[in-house]
Amino acid sequence: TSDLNWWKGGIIYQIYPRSFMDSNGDGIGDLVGITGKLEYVASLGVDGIWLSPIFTSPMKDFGYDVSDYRDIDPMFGTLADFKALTERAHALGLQVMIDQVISHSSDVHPWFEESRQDKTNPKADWYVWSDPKPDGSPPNNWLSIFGGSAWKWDSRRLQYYLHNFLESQPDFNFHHPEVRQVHLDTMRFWLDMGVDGFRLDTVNFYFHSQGLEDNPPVLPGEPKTMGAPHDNPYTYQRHVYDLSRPENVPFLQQVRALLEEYPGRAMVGEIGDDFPLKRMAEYTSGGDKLHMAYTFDFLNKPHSPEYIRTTLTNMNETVADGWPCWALSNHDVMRARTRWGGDATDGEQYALTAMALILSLRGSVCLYQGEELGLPEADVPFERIQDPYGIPLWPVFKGRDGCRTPMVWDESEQGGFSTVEPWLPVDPRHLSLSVAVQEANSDALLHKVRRLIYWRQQQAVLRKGSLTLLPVDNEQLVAFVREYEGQRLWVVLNLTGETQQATLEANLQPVTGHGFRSHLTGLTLTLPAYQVGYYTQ
Ligand code: TEU
Ligand code: CA
Repeated sequence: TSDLNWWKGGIIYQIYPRSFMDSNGDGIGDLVGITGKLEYVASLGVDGIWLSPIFTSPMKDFGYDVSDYRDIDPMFGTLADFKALTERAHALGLQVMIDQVISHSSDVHPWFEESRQDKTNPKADWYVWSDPKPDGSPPNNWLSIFGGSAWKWDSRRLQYYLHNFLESQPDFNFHHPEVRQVHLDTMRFWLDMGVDGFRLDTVNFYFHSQGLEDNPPVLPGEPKTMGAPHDNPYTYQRHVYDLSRPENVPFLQQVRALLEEYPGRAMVGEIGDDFPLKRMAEYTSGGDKLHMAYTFDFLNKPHSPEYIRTTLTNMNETVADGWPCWALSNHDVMRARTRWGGDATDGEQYALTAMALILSLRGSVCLYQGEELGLPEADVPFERIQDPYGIPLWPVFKGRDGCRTPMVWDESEQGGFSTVEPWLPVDPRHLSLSVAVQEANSDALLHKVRRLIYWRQQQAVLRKGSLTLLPVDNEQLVAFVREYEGQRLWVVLNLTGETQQATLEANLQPVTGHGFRSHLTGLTLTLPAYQVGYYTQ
């Protein structure tokens, strides 16, 4: 599109390549498969796609462990396939964002293999190495998100290396100027290849404190960091020295300067889920750092009306000139319909209303593949679990496979995803929710999602406007007004399973076209369960 600010209020559809479409019958999704389904993605009315990692990788963390930043993993295809994908996307009016996983690499990346040889090689300081304490134990108390110490002993170099995630994901030392430069060079490589932007993985983990100080414990009464979907030791530490260091800001400014050389490109950073609003302001304000910060606000916490109101109030107070990117789910968390709509009598309608919430807020939106179908979390038996995060913690935490099972295109045995048994099983309950089934049923959620998105895309006030929370005489409702260039749109959401009423402060006119139902009699507004009202003056 010609709008250079497409990202601002844009809708980005996240594709998890392993599980989108398998074109060559090996049970794993690939680039040719994705290209063949882009017309479907475009039909949703979204602005672009975000591809989870497609680069060369031993796949210990399914691509979030890169061993060559400039090539496509053969499992997914070739650089030529990627070019074809990008061209097809552009022809369909879709922007293409790729995942940059530069906080850490794979331990089989040649840079790490060189770095671990000895303490004097040219890449010796490209990763974070440290001597043990006198008793041989790790240099400090830092913990890995995926469990245990963040330090791994290397018996060749006789030092520990830092890994915030898996042992096979050594962290880069961003204090080294060559490390920063090599990542900027990688990004330029992909910009020259024609990508429209980046999703930056784990931005807040780039730098660590060089003093390697112990993190302080969380004190009684102090809010715990989220850090993990289950209660684990990570949440009992305040991560003040291992992540979110002040040096991140100037580096993000450098990345932004690079993107500014290529008009219309944008980046969204995954800024973490521990006290994210302050960081969001830090990383997105001023128009010279991240374009968007991916927020965890509606990934991890319940969608109660109070919680939503508090989130929006804090967002307005803290992130005045920054820009969030909202999401209900992704490849790391339980599917939204199950997580939040599980006990809803009408889970599909709940899924639609939750989507309407994030599509009505100030910010951009990431939708995750299958969300438009209302897929529930898949049931993956222990024997089939693949996630290295889930296997050791089963069954307390079942890992991230339940949201990563294949996309369902039709009702055939493998859901039209593959001709063979896929890497993760297709959930049989998903088959009746497949794209083909829903396309053929005009009442299906897919059509409602499309109508909502098409309508939302025409409302400049929803894409770009400010947001002011409104008091409402029914605490079960969330109400706010969006405003852009003199135009105002009132939004009232009922995310509960019961009909709710409220009294409006002024005479408003209903806006139609989005597909929701509400009744206005004078100043009295009646919103049935899981419905949204949009009004103008
Ligand atoms: O996720 C980062 C990550 O794991 C945390 O943000 C975490 O989800 C959160 O603190 C709650 O647990 C990214 C990728 O999305 C994920 O798939 C990778 O495994 C991870 O980075 C490592 O690259
Ligand atoms: Ca394949």
